[in-house]
Amino acid sequence: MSDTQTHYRTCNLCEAMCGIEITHADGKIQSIRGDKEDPFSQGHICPKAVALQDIHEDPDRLRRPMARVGDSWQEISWKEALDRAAEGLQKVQAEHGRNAVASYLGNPNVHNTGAMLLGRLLHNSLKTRNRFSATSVDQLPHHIVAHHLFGHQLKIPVPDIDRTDFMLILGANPIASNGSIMTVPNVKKRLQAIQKRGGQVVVIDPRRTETAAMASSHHFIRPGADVLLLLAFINVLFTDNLVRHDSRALALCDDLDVLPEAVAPWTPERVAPLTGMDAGDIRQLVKAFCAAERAVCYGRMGVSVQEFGLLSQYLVMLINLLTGRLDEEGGMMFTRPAVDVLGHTGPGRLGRNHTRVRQLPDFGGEFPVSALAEEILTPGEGRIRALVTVAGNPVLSTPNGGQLDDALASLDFMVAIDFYLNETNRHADLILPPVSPLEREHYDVIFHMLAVRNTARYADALFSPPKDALHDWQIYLELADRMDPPKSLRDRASRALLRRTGPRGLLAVMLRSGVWGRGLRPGGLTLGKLRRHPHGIDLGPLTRALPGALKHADKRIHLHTAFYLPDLLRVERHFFGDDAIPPEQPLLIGRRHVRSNNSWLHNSHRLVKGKSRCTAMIHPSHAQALGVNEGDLLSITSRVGSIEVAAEITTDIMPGVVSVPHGWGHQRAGIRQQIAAEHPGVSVNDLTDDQRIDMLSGNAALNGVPVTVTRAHALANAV
Ligand SMILES: Nc1nc2c(c(=O)[nH]1)N[C@H]1C(S)=C(S)[C@@H](COP(=O)(O)OP(=O)(O)OC[C@H]3O[C@@H](n4cnc5c(=O)[nH]c(N)nc54)[C@H](O)[C@@H]3O)O[C@H]1N2
Ligand SMILES: Nc1nc2c(c(=O)[nH]1)N[C@H]1C(S)=C(S)[C@@H](COP(=O)(O)OP(=O)(O)OC[C@H]3O[C@@H](n4cnc5c(=O)[nH]c(N)nc54)[C@H](O)[C@@H]3O)O[C@H]1N2
Ligand code: SF4
Ligand SMILES: [Mo]
Repeated sequence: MSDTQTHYRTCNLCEAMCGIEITHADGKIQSIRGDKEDPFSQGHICPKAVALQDIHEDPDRLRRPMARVGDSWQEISWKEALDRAAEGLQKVQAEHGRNAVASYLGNPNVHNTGAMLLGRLLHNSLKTRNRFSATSVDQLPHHIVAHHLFGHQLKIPVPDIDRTDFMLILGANPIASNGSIMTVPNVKKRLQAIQKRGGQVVVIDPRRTETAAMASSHHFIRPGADVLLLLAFINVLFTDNLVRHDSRALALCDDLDVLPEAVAPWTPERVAPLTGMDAGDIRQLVKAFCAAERAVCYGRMGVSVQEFGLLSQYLVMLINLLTGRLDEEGGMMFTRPAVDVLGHTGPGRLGRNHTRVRQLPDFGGEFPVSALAEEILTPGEGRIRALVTVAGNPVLSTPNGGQLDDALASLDFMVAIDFYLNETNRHADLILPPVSPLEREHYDVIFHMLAVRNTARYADALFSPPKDALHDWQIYLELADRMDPPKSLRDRASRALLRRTGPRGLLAVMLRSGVWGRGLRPGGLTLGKLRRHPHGIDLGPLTRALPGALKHADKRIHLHTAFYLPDLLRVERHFFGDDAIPPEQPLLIGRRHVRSNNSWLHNSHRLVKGKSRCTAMIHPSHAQALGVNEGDLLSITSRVGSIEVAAEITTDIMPGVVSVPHGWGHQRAGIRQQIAAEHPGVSVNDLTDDQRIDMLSGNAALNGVPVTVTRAHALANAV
């Protein structure tokens, strides 16, 4: 028996970067608690943290490469698996061209240091234009706005939540999600602190969420109508002379003169009936926002993932700019991360290429994932014949997942890099499982860049991986050796170095060369220093960064009005045109729960136990009209599919809106996650529509989907 040891690291399950303390003995975890000495999270964790243990110990977690044999799976050696993966992909490319192989990168990649720092190895091996990721069902608009305005897709400012007096939140539920594009451990305490210092938190959401419930005020909004509210907000800024022409950030903008005319038609009175918000309330909101000494407007999934996601996020940024809140304390501020991947990532470019079937634009080299299924299913030159998925589950997480499910079954070849056999990779020929999250080092390359305070924290692996296990990045390296062998002596040397030092070596260099590293000068932040400070290092609050932070060569903010303002015509048509959605049309939105995480934590008994959370929330008036009681099965139908799900009747949802969480639907045959299969739920993405996208960005419109709702057995009787 050895003594209990304590290991400190950051939980990598969501964006909040909570510090955790793990006690363990003899290779077994005894407890996972919040790390009280983490200067950023100060001991906070959520119920998901323990899932790190559940994942690590899960007998369903794949530890050996698997090859499909008919309808079953066989464990094979790494060498054979990697050889077969490379050969299979190369064969498809030899026969059908390099773009016949596609890739899909899922969300957990962003939480994986090695995958982030060495991901290019995989791209270089695949050499395909058909790259997809979860970005286009998520934060794509944030990247495009940052690219246009500030000159780089990763130059995204975040709310300075700790110093604001007024936080206007649209379409985000940080109490459940723990924050997004805003890394903010213990967001509840920070939101309460705003109120304690006399400030306000205002939430705009079609559901009275956990965040709305603790806010100073909450307004229902009709799903998808944020663009109207935001336009009316800016309209009032101009009509009431509330624009802060004296602000530093605004002095860096051109093109401002075209805005007043563009927003002139969008008065609160005109948009009120369509938003469901009273015109007086809208005016009042603008006044209160402007009156606050420090204020910030923040919009997330509910705003990003709808038909005007990009224009809406642009307008959110304009509001911050016009009211003098950008780059000011308590407003939207830029971070100073210790590791800055900006220089290693392209600034982003929109529409360099277009998808074959629907001509959707790419951004930053990735196509909208809404187009993936049709690119597989539509015959002709350039059709996708093979797929590599990495840490993703697009069958459950992308629109019209049912169609994608069918499409995957028709592929010639598929490889998945994943440690679970999920609804997507059940179609794979090969599954290559990387080590568990506790068997690798961790530094949040991305989330430190998006954190509401500058901090840095690194941890070595808690457990050494089993002898023949591979990290995600090592799998990439092995594939690269087979598919993209080094061409020169120099290539060979640099790859050998990568193999030896891995992400940790890169991290060490990036830390040293970063703003806090100060080259080789003493006192700078180094990997060694981070290792000596296992609770993390506080680097202070966010600081003013303009114009230095701007990546445009002229160090100015480019409003790109010629790109954005024409989209107002689409807004006009959408809301006031002949096929405008009638007000009585039920609209579907999503939902997150603190004990769930996208599609993949449902195999943790501790997280899924209790009442099913995969329910459809509807308003009592709606339920009454349908003759539905609590728990009755509803049949919800959209253009693309139909699901049956139990009704949860609540006044917390806006009348006419239906909310169903995503990530469920584990009834599909052939997955290997026993607990998840016992708590299957249904997939809301069997209803969301691959044809409903934000045309400006290509981002999916997962929120505001028109649906019909009936009582399930009534429908069954009728047919
Ligand atoms: N209707 C609706 N749909 C949505 C959303 C919504 O709000 N509404 N949200 C969208 C959003 S924001 C996102 S980000 C997507 C997420 O969509 P995806 O990224 O496609 O799905 P996840 O559920 O995150 O998939 C996780 C997979 O990664 C694997 N995995 C976990 N860690 C690792 C690792 O370190 N390495 C490897 N190789 N594999 C790993 C897990 O085993 C699991 O199979 O869903 C989107 N879908
Ligand atoms: N517990 C948990 N935490 C998570 C995740 C998880 O699955 N579970 N996923 C992680 C990921 S990948 C992400 S991207 C983040 C997302 O983080 P958030 O964006 O904070 O998460 P959501 O809960 O999807 O919040 C979206 C809100 O928008 C509302 N909404 C829907 N449609 C509209 C609309 O048209 N207008 C407005 N104004 N609101 C609307 C919804 O009711 C919902 O409350 O969460 C991360 N954290
Ligand atoms: S809030 Fe996020 S980072 Fe913190 S413990 Fe929960 S899952 Fe982990
Ligand atoms: Mo996400």
